[in-house]
Amino acid sequence: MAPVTAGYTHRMRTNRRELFASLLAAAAATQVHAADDIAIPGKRPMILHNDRPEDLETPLRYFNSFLTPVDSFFVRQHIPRPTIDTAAYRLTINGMVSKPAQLSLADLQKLPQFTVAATLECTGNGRVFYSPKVPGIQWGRGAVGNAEWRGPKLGDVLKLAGVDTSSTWIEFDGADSPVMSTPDFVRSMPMQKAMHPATLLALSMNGETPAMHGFPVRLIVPGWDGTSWVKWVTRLTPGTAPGNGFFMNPGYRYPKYALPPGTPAKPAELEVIEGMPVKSSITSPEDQSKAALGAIAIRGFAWAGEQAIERVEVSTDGGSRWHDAQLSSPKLPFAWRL
Ligand SMILES: Nc1nc2c(c(=O)[nH]1)N[C@H]1C(S)=C(S)[C@@H](COP(=O)(O)O)O[C@H]1N2
Ligand SMILES: [Mo]
Repeated sequence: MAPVTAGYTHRMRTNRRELFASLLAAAAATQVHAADDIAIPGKRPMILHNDRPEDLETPLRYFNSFLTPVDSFFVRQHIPRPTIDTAAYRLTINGMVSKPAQLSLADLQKLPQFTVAATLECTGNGRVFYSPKVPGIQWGRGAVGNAEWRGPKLGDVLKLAGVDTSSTWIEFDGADSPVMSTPDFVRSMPMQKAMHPATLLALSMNGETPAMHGFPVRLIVPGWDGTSWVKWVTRLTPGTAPGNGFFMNPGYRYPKYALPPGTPAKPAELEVIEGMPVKSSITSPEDQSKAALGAIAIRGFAWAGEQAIERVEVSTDGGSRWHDAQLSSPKLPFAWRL
């Protein structure tokens, strides 16, 4: 794998007028926080984008560990969260399989269990910084988190049902159902990624089973953007083509090649979002914040989809000179690096 380098500039403010402007902005930012950080049961106060369904963003000041605790992990839901009775829960496996199955939670618990540390990022993370503005939740930089996911391999579950080796796609449905104008959340993925040994049907997240994050059974697609990580999975359907529901088409597509900002792409120029690009985020000091004169530590994390972060460089002079950052978490594929 090629080494990946992530960079981020942090410009120091020098002149008085700029400093004054930044103080005003900091005061305004503080007010926004005070009004916006709302406690929902099971969560620390979070930046609230919607309350039903819950769309919660992690305030940057909570990011200080390799694993993001469940109580400060961002939440994204298109449709109000379903209530699942774990005793009655069944996972339906149909389509191109020789042994269609209805698996209980106990059936999934009996399979060999694997743990993967992986970063989950919403496609819309950072949308508030887009210029021109685009519709959708105006996430700042807190629609991302890193957790340890544990459960059987999706590939093992598919083999149990006798998956047809000529199937090339698989469709997933979550227990949430359409509400008014919002269609059902159904997603498809190429079979190759489904059979990857790190693709799991997670039964826990950091040792917990939070309903808000899709448990009892949640799909883990390491290195791919959050849209593929279907929560409350109730159906697996191998086939030979991707589904064509709203959340596959036109939803969740990117232009195949760069277009000038604000230029609408033609449908033929769009493709399904899969992997996550290399990215980094400074979590401290926060933008526009004040610090006493002297040395300050700059902290953050970088991630690169299916690849491991090799090196991170930081510039404090607008990009003229770059310094190697000290990396304080292991070099792993799928997971961010502090
Ligand atoms: N069933 C279902 N799964 C879903 C969604 C959803 O609305 N319904 N949202 C997706 C999106 S867009 C993201 S970014 C992640 C968010 O996961 P989280 O809420 O655990 O952070 O879940 C994905 N899985
Ligand atoms: Mo998302």
